[in-house]
Amino acid sequence: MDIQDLAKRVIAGERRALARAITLVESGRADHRAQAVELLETTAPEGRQALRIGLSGTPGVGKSTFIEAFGMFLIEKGLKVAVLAVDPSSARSGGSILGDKTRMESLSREKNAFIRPSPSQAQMGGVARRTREAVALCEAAGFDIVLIETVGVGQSETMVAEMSDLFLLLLAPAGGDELQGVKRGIMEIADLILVNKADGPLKETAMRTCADYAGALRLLRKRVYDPEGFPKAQMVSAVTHDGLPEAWETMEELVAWRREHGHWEKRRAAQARHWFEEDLRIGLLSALETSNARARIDALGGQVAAGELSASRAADEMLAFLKLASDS
Ligand SMILES: Nc1nc2c(ncn2[C@@H]2O[C@H](COP(=O)(O)OP(=O)(O)OP(=O)(O)O)[C@@H](O)[C@H]2O)c(=O)[nH]1
Ligand SMILES: [Mg+2]
Repeated sequence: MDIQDLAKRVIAGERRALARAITLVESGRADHRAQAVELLETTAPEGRQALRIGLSGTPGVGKSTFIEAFGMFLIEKGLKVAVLAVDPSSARSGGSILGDKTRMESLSREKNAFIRPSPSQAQMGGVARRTREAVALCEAAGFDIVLIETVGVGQSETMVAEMSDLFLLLLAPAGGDELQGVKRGIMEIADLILVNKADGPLKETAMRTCADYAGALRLLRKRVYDPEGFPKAQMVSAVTHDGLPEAWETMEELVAWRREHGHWEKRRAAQARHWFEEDLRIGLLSALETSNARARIDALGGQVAAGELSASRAADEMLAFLKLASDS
């Protein structure tokens, strides 16, 4: 594969090249990894930046419907929209991708849209890196908006928030007691809460839910990277499209403020640092899984179990072993 040529075609915004490039970064093969690194290093200097919007919400809250509606809204504004999905591997079966195709019917036909389902990979760490690289490729391909969708399960939300400029939390209209069900940690990373399905008979419940969440957000500690009155809670309907322009207005206002006050760059810099440390951690963990290291761990583990060696001394010995191993 000619990587320089592929890079050129990605930068020219060719969707098929972008799809191939993402397949390359998703591959676990060592030779592909080297090519992926070359590709990313060739496309990065273009310095293109998209607005990265993370989007999370429990199954059935309307993420796919919202992305279809919001994506089309953005495209009508002349923007190019990429959609990437991140799912904890077991949470979703292959069938839902077909479901999404029908739910994102207009968007998937748009030439200014690019939709990519989740890479199937067991480890969250691996998924994080691949998704970040896919985001970078979409930026290089000239997309203005990259939407990163995840279902609200486990670690995936914090992971997506750590690679987004804005993090949206989609919620359903619900009774007051369900408010408790949203974990505080998730509220703390949300930049905008959108109460979806604010239409028809659900509208009144949605209004109450929205007021409840607005109240809950006000109780959280103020974040330096927010202007007065943020984070906000607003209502939308992915079906009637009510509230979409207002939601976008809020996002634009927040982004403009953060750019003006240096928080956009600061956040990206902090995220880059975070991912460096995260990749380092993953690298160290996988160094424990080479067959040499594994054999040593098993041997030391046996000694610990037999009471011949203390757990802490065994750990020290293992660390010393790894250092020797990485020196050689
Ligand atoms: N009334 C109403 N229904 C909606 C709205 N948005 C989505 N729905 C419905 O809610 C159901 C779930 O919508 P999806 O978009 O598939 O939800 P999702 O969050 O993508 O679900 P998963 O992919 O399973 O996580 C569908 O029947 C939608 O038609 C809305 O704004 N109003
Ligand atoms: Mg969906």
